[in-house]
Amino acid sequence: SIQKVMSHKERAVKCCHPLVRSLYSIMNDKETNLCMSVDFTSSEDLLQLVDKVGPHVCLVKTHIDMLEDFTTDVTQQLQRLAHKHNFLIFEDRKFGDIGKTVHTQYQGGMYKISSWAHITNAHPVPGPGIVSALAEVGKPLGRGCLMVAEMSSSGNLATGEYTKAAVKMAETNKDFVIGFISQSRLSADPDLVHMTPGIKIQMGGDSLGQQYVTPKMAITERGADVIIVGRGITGVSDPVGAAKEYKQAGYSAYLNTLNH
Ligand code: BMP
Repeated sequence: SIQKVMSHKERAVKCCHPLVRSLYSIMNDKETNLCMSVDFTSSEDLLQLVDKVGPHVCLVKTHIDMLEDFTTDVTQQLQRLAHKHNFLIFEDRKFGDIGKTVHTQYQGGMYKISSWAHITNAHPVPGPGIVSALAEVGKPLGRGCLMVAEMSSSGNLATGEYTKAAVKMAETNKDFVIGFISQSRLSADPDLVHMTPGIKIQMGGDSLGQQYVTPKMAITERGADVIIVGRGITGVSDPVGAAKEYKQAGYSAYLNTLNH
């Protein structure tokens, strides 16, 4: 069970990082804690779905390096849609190298992630240097980073002391680290956002190690602030209908946590 949570409305005012306040303000205004993970290989498919689902989400998560036809126009269009529908963009890059390398990867290369993604994430495995390096690029731009503290995949190694070290990295770098990718409530600090992937209304998993829990379980039992849904939305015949369903399930679970 989790401690009493602060409402989105309160967090939109009280959280220390401006990006976190923006996120909670969007969540409060649009009544959604849903992040859509849009893992497509075609830019047109991606942009079309984001335009349709945008009104129902607080966050759109990308794997930009999955696109077979990437041009900088895609990230410009994505930013336009983020503005149009009032959501933030999260590039799920999972940086995981030494400081010098991730600095260049975050700032430059073909994707220039720091120039368009409000949020990105990093594995804690290289040690705290990964945070300082990414912060050098992202902090001046007002960006935020999530630590991948736990994973949804079967047999993953992000457990125990490793997870604890990730929590410490977050709690000691709150000017840039805004929270976690996690499967449980890891920190009592309301400034740190807990985002949980591996969500599907029909539990189970896939053939490659993914494990799912329902939106309700993620929020009420595991303390998620934001639920991340990919194929539950993108892999069905009516993605907009599914997005509304996940939005509703996620938001009512959130409202329930306030009443207890
Ligand atoms: P889906 O809902 O289709 O299983 O997609 C989940 C998304 O979340 C994928 O983009 C995956 O890369 C990401 N993800 C995850 O599934 N588990 C984690 O622990 C961390 C992730 O970023």
